[in-house]
Amino acid sequence: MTQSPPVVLTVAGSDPSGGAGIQGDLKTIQRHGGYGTAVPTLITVQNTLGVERVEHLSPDLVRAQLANLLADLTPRAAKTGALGSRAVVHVVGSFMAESAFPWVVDPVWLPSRGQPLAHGDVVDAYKEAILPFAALLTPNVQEAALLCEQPVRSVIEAREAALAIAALGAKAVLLKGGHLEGDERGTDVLLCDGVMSELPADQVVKGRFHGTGCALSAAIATRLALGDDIPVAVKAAKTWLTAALREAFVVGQDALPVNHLFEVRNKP
Ligand code: PXL
Repeated sequence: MTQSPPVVLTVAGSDPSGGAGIQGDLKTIQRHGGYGTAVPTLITVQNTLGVERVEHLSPDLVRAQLANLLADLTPRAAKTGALGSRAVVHVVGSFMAESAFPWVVDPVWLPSRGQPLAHGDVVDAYKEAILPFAALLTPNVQEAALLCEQPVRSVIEAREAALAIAALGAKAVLLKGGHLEGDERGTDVLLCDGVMSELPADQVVKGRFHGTGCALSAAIATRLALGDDIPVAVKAAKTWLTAALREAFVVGQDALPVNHLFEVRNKP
């Protein structure tokens, strides 16, 4: 028997096209040296052209999956993606509140592409049941603006928003700048232990990509499981994601999924 890698848990939606959600997360976790486990929260009908339908699983079914899994396996870190409904947010929050391992929370209310994956009323549920227990929150600019109720259009505003989100109870905030304009595009802001840093992109890779936020949060969670601290985990995940975007390939008619396993050449 080989030594087991750390168990990493993703609690997220299903994306049949394989770029985002639990499908993308499992590949990401494996790539970074974790053993991936996955609790789906919602099912999307989705291909590279977009999301056509979303069905939320019942809170009871999400609770049962988590309780059953955690009664047996012990994750070293977890991440959340799309949780969908207020009730599921509260279920997942109650597990977060009880757990001894860190959780990376990717809000996934407004993904870069396609229809919203959450009911409109989840923001308050996140503030109440999730933020106080998250090790790191990874909103994009639109999600950050919803959380702190102020616009986020520049790195300066992103820094202010990160402070406001930390004041809501988040221990650390990675505000992703992929949707900022001009020279600031791709500059993320990290607030961790009261220290603010700006992380410019090594390279802005342009394209209609799919699954970037999911991949980033799953890579960070896996690095935390392996013992990295948050700033180190975030930098390593960002560098890997840039390379995985450079290597994205065409699998369908539209959006390009992150090439999570680009270092592994597909052998016939
Ligand atoms: O990329 C955000 C995202 C996350 N999770 C699921 C998704 C999407 C985008 O469509 O379908 C399940």
